[in-house]
Amino acid sequence: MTTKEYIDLEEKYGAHNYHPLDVVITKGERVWVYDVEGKKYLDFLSAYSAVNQGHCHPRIINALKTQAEKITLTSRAFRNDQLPLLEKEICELTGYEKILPMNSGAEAVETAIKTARKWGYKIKGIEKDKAEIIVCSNNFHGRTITIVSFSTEEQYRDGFGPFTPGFVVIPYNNIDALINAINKNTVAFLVEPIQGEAGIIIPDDGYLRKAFEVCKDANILFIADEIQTGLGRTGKLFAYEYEEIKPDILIVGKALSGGTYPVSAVLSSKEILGVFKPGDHGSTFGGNPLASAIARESLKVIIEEKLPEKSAELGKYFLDKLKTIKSKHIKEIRGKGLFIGIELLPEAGGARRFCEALKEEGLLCKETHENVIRLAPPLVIKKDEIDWAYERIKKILENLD
Ligand code: IF1
Repeated sequence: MTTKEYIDLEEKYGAHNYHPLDVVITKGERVWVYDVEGKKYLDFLSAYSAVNQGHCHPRIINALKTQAEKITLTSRAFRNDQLPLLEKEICELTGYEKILPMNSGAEAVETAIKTARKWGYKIKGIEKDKAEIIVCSNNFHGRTITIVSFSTEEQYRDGFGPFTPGFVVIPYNNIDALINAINKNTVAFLVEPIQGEAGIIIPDDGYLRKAFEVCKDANILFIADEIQTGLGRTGKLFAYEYEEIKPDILIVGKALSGGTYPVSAVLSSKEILGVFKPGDHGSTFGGNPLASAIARESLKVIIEEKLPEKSAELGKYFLDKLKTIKSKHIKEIRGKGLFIGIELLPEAGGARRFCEALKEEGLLCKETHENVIRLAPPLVIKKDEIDWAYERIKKILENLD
């Protein structure tokens, strides 16, 4: 079948909730993907950072196959022999005392919200149904009704009301706004260390640290959504490490499975995750043995292949190089590790046409928020592959009218 035939099928039978680039991928290996016509592309999106370890990492695929042949799902009605090992290994790796495993990122965010609310009622003593959680404008935490209830992106909410109450939105990167938003009913502050979908928005140095201190002083939980920034993407295992803080609740997903399977989790202390009693929360698939075996190997690959260090080193190399590009379209280039955004000027005509042109050059990128080209290759990328991408990005930015 041809590219066009696949696209026609999808147009006919699929819900049109996406506008993908017209490339039909059939195979992937490390940083490269192949379309159904046999054309090869360098993947500069990594499935929104889920594929930090590279496509079809042999160790992760091997763990998946081995476990799939033994047992895949037990449900949490019974125990399995993989989840306890994941629990121990991820807690030892991150320094958290407890984990609650889920599947998608949005489910883990929902879990963190439930945790914070219950902590507010049971431990902090907040009056029934009064809990408030502070979030930031231009946030992206997923697509469930509760999560879009506090989105500031009109399209994500339009037509989906009524919404879940209990959220207060403040500007990102603004400490005074946080201080002013806190009241006796506040239970938590939920924040992305770098706002991904908003356009790789990096807050000022010290912002997260100050926000964390404000939360400590007010006895409210600091919740970091590191679903996209975590597991090496920004040049540290977690982006919060740059600020030498330890979020009360950490949310992880995406690369926790190297992009092979949906695996997410909430990490926290005994006291905080201790608010859950049997029956309070759960999921059919969360913590299943296949997911657990995959997550264990995915974490080992990140550590043993030094992916955070590679991201830091190559990210700096790439960012410095990108900054030498002279193009009338560029407003700003910013990034941390291999998490880089090229913001174009409003008159550049949107980032989409640049992504389309880069696709023709063999580089797959995705625009975010109209004017930003997001660059986030798998962290296993090599220097000469960065150079290969650089040449193409430079050509398109300099030559496109
Ligand atoms: C889509 C964006 C990225 C996330 C953070 C939670 C979730 C995500 C910080 C939810 C998910 C994805 C979802 C995907 C596009 C993508 C995205 F552009 F929409 F914002 F990565 F930048 N917290 N982000 O980034 O995790 O439930 O999807 O597993 O198409 O919606 P999920």
